[in-house]
Amino acid sequence: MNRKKFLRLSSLGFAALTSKKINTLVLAQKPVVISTWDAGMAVNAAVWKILEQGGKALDAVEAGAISIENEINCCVGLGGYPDRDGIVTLDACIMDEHANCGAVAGLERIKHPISVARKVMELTPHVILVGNGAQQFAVENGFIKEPEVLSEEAEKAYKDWLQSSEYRPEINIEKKQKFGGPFAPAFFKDGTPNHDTMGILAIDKKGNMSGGVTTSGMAFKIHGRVGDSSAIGAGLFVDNEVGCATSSGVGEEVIRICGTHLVVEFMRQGYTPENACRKAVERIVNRDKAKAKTIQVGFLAMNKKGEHGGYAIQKGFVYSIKTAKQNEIIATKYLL
Ligand code: SD4
Repeated sequence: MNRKKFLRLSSLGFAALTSKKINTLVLAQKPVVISTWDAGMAVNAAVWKILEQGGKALDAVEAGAISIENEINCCVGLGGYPDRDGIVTLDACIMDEHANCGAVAGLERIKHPISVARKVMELTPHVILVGNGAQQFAVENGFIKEPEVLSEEAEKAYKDWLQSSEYRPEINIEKKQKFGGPFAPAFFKDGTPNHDTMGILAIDKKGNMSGGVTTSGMAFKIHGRVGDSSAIGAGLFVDNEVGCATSSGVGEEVIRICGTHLVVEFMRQGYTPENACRKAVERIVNRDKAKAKTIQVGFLAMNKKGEHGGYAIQKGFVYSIKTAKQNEIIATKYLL
């Protein structure tokens, strides 16, 4: 899909979104896929191709992540924004219904970190591989080492950023006003990506759940910084008995509370997915309210029944849902 088409899809999604009311509790018929942000609409389409044919949730979430990693000028994958040294480093993780999981962090020059994460899960006794070791493992398993180039947009953004070299992780707060709409879309009018993470949760026809996350991480981070998106229990958690959750936003805050594990544990206690996400957001906000006002974190969850929901610190967090009967964007409630 070229960038124009991708942007058009995003804006179609945005049009659908503005007519949506805020979600409280939605029970969807299985199979179900939910993905972070409105960019999740295109991702869900890739996931759905596998789910509707009775395929496994694990294969489906991997396919969804691959589809967005393929976007050259996207916020996720090698087209994403680099770290402060101008290097794109990717984090990803995947988890299935048996609590098998794999992850990569700080991976350079490999197009599909989600698939490397799956290989870590399937071919090694480990869960996470990082940096050069992760790259070496990827190459040994047939992944191609791509040229070290920034996408056009990332290069421009990096040059702009170098003017101030200031690291301010204010995800989707300040720019949403510029856009002028009630919700922050995946891309702004000028094409700037608003976030850089795709989290995908799916339940297949058999009722099994899996999840995957892929990201280029926080833009202009310190080289070597790892966020929540490769941390099982922070950026992703799946418990096939209970439900699954993923996150987007400032990863440090999510890691601090083991965010998605917490969300799943709240669902185990009987909270709806939306309320479980709200409780996790409260945990972050109550720790440091002044800081919480300056950042964004959103959680997204689905329980075993296919009920789903999300919650965020700030206005602007949305997710995309696809079932046999539903294909739309849902805005989450927010705390501040
Ligand atoms: C990170 N959680 O690296 C990611 C960033 C993100 O939308 O979600 N951006 O901390």
